[in-house]
Amino acid sequence: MHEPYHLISDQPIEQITLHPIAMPLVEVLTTSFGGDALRPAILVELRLAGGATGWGECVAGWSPGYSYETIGTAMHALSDFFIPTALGKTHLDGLHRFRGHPMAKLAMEAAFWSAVAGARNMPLGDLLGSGRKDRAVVGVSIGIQPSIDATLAVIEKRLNEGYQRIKLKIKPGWDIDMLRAVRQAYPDILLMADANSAYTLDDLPLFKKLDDLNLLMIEQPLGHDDIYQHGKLQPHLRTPICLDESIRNVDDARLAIETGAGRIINLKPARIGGITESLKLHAYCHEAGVPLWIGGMLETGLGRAVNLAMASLPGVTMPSDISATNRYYEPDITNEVFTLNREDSTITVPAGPGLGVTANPARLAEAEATFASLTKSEFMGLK
Ligand code: OSB
Ligand code: MG
Repeated sequence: MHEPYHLISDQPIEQITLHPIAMPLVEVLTTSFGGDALRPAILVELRLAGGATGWGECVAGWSPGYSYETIGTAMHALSDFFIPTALGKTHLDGLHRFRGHPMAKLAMEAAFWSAVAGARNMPLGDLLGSGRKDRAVVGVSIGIQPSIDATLAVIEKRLNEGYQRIKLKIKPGWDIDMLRAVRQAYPDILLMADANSAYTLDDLPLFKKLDDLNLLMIEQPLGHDDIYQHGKLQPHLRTPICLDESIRNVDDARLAIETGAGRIINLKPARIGGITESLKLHAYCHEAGVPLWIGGMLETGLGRAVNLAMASLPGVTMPSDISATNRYYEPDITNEVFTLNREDSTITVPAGPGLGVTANPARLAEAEATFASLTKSEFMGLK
């Protein structure tokens, strides 16, 4: 049977190099599960015979927080299983017999797809699909702040920069009062909240109050691996629930939508475990008319280039969590800088061959040295 979105290269995979890095964030994103000042990543550099090179970014954190994956588990999965199974092949079929480790898998697929796009002299986005836009509509994700005044100040700054959709992280005790104040100050903006699984069904009275604030959506209010209980919550609310953490693949998305557990899907290629599976999820949402957007994991420019290519696909119908470079890293690991197009709250999708962005060797070396300089206890202390 023809497997959709199956990619085969003309040249075999010749070399794969891992670059563990640590980069200081311009602004810490504090969520209901915490936040890091120094962001780790594992960059996967993949070279095809013939010389085309691609990059993938593994967004696993220092500790199991957003996901069970960590830098340590990803290094293990990549170096002991994924890389050996890929070397010398013209495809990544070998990855599919390994369960789990989606962030590590996506890093492999992103590196492979961007290398193949480069070898074919086409932008990654064109390899992903047709009917694309040149620009992706984006919003900004704002962490938990020390006060409501501080929150209003960050929102004002981001609106002035041109972001037309504001996402605020919430947690118990930092929700209704803060969101009411924001809604009062900005009655008309596209506003949403992301709970990162911090609530339970016992919080229904709170969600009823949030329901009066005309939020665009509430992201992942309940269990990180739950669909069933979200299905108990959504019928009580007019505000759409968007699922992030609990959607691991296209079947989860279908289950959530068909059972009414949510009405919007956040697609993070890293959480879905690959470009192939992400394209299946995109196709499902597109065909079923399910609102879809691309989530972010504070990627460097290399990972954000992949997310931007995904966000340019025609089934992505809502603003994505992809912000300009100056929201994340100054300087970034890439030579290129992403800026916000103020007039329409978009970022232009790279149009050059492959990823369309390049790693800066000096900054890469520095970020690798920062990672290497961390002792185990510092590393643990970061979380
Ligand atoms: O839940 O969407 C989330 C970042 C890290 C972990 C989880 C999440 C996020 C974001 C960041 O919201 C969005 C971005 O990359 O700009
Ligand atoms: Mg989220």
